[in-house]
Amino acid sequence: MDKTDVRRSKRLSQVLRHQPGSVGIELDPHGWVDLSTLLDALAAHGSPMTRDDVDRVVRGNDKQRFEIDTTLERIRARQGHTVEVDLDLAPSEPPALLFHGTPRGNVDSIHTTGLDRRQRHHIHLSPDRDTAERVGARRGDFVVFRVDAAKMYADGLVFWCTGNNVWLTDAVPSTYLTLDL
Ligand code: HQG
Repeated sequence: MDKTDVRRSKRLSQVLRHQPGSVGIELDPHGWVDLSTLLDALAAHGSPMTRDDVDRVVRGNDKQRFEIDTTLERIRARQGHTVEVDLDLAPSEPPALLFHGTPRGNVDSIHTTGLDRRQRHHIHLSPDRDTAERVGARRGDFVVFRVDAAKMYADGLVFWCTGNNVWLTDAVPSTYLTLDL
């Protein structure tokens, strides 16, 4: 994506995950909004985009953050919301090992209390180390934790997988975490 599309993608993330009210729209209970409603609202609030722009941003998105339902002409973010939405995902069995990248400064706290959701609805876990490194590196110096997802699952903890292969769970107690050095 070029720089302008990255800016459009960030704007869509902001509206579809965090602040739909900032352009005067509401998401439905599962996070969807009509594309025409969204485009009108963005235009009215100083961020005009065409339908082609949106299609390109959705298609070219490095992390496939958004999905379009072409039947009903609506769009939503696949995950990462801070506003209340029910993503309607089915619980599923995770890979035995998952990864979580985080700033190095969080290590002591995570060892003490485990991973918690912070502002988001879920903790986000990655299926491979490379992806976890990229997540951690967003904020500078980072570490990667290995998450014993097989044991968590065997112990009855619930996982969901989004359409773009991010694994979600509610909390990861520290007993399931090991620093991946
Ligand atoms: C940390 C981006 C101290 C947690 C990424 C993380 C991802 C704790 C931060 C997605 C903690 C929350 C999510 C504890 C958790 N003590 N720190 N007990 N428990 N934390 O942004 O996983 O580009 O909400 O480790 O690529 O960094 O938006 O979560 O560092 O996929 O699509 O608290 O966001 O995707 O930060 O990132 P975040 P995250 P997008």
